[in-house]
Parts: sequence; C-alpha cells; structure tokens
Amino acid sequence: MTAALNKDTRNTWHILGPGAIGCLFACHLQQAGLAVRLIGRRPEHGVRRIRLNTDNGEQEQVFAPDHPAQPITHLLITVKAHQTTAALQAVRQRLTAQTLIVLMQNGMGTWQALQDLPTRRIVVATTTEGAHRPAADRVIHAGRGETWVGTLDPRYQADAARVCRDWSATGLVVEEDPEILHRLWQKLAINCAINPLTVLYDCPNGALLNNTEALELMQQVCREVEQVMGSALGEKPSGLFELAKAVSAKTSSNISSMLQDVRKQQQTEIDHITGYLLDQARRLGIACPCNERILKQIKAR
Ligand code: KPL
Repeated sequence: MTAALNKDTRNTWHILGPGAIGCLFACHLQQAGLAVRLIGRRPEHGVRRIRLNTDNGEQEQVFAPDHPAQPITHLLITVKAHQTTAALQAVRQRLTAQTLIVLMQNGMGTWQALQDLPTRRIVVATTTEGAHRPAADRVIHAGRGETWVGTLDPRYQADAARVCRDWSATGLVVEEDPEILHRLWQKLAINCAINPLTVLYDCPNGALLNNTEALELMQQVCREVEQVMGSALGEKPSGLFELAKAVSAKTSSNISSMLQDVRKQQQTEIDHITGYLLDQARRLGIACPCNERILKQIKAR
C-alpha cells in the first residue's frame, strides 16, 4: 500500500538525519497525517519513497521533496552525535525563534552545541524502538519500544508535552519524562557497557554474556559509570551491571550501532558515549581507568 503525499505543510516536521530511526519516525508521523520532509546529506529534487516493514506488513510512504527556502517550524534531529554541528549548519538560516527542535540521538553532549541557534525551544528524546535500514529505501521496525520526551530547560516543558501529544497519534508509545536527564544518563550508561565491548570482541550484543572476560570488563565499566552518574545526578545508582546484561539479552542478536559503524568503516559515536562519560568524570574528579583504556582501544582502531 502506498500512502499519498500530505499537502498540509503548516506544521511540517523536518527530519534531519533520515537513518533507521529518523525514517521510522518520519513514516509514522506521516501516516498519522502530519506533513514530513526528509533532509539528507545531499539535496533531493524528486519525491522519496520509503518502504516500512512492521508486524502488520509493508507500507510505502512517499515524501515530498524538501524546499531549501522553506522555514522550518518543527525539526527532529536524528543524525549521529558527531554530525550534529555540521548538519545544523546546513539548515541554520531556515530556523526561527519559533522553531521547535527535538534532539534524539545516541550519546550525550550535543545539547550544549545547540545553544547559539536562533531558537531556544529545544527538547530531548530517547527511544528504545528498534529499527534498521537494510537499504536506503527500506526500514524494518524490528522491535517495539518506548520514546521518552523531556526538556533540560524547564521553560520549554509545554513544548515537550506538545511533542508527546502530537507524536502519540502515530500509535508509537511516546511519554513525557520530567526526569529526562536521568533517562539520558541511563541510556548512556547502557551504551558505555555494551557498544564498545561488542567492538572489542567483534560480536553481537548477546554474545558478551557467554564470554567471561567480556562480562568481567562489563562489570568494571558499570562500576565506574555508576560512580560518575551518581555524582553527576546527586543520587546513588546501582544495578547497572544487571541492567546492561538484561539489555544485552533482550537485544542478543543485534549488532550494536558502534560495531555497525566500525564494520562500515565509519566514525563511531565513542566520543559522545565513553568520551562524554570521561569528560564528566574529569570534571567531577573521579578516576575511570577501565573506560579510559577502552576509549583508547576503540580510537586506535
Ligand atoms: O543502543 C544500542 C546501540 O546499539 O546503540 C543498544 C542498546 C546497545 C542496542 O543495540
């Protein structure tokens, strides 16, 4: 089934970074009746077709081309963390003081890089939806999850609530989280515990659980992350090792995003995952020798 182009562009969502997660949200938002435009690395002149596979079969969505002169009212950023500054530079002149931005990506540290944009209306989101893109025009919704939206600046709480309301029409589970910083840290912690290890052992997430050496390393990573996270948030987190093992088991056949990047010989997100953790550790005066070593090993590859 092919969905018709949506003509109502008053509340158009522009998706900056139409990778697996960007395309998944693009398809769901357009299916829910919102106008969506995709902004890729190269300008596209014709319509773009994406086939989305879900439990209910396949549906093709047709996206109208993005007009580079059209101001952007709603922007969902799903580019990789290290691509954020360059990707924003390309659309900067289309942003206004009213533009609402949702930042949804792995890793942390890019929110700070958004501080000099014309708009202050920035909310953050994190998702456990599973998606992969076997071809440029095909997205597989591999596992249903949840998406959490919140703001790091309480003045924009109403914007987070609005995003949740609009996105709930997609049928995806989208909830507001007043403790979004905690949730971002938790995601970062899981990524620190799983992603670099899958690169070091060149294995899917679940295989870490059958490898005594990898498990020992995961436990050390988790101990250090708990100290930094606890100090950054002013709380005493525990149980990270158990959580990381549970996520590895739940996503056992996944090739982590970092291992996928390594296999494609692309830049990894290590600077915004382990690198961000270590920046915070230094700021807080906490030693993290195990994560330091891992950062060096991943960067040396
Ligand atoms: O977020 C992930 C990633 O690969 O980046 C995990 C949770 C490890 C799932 O693969």
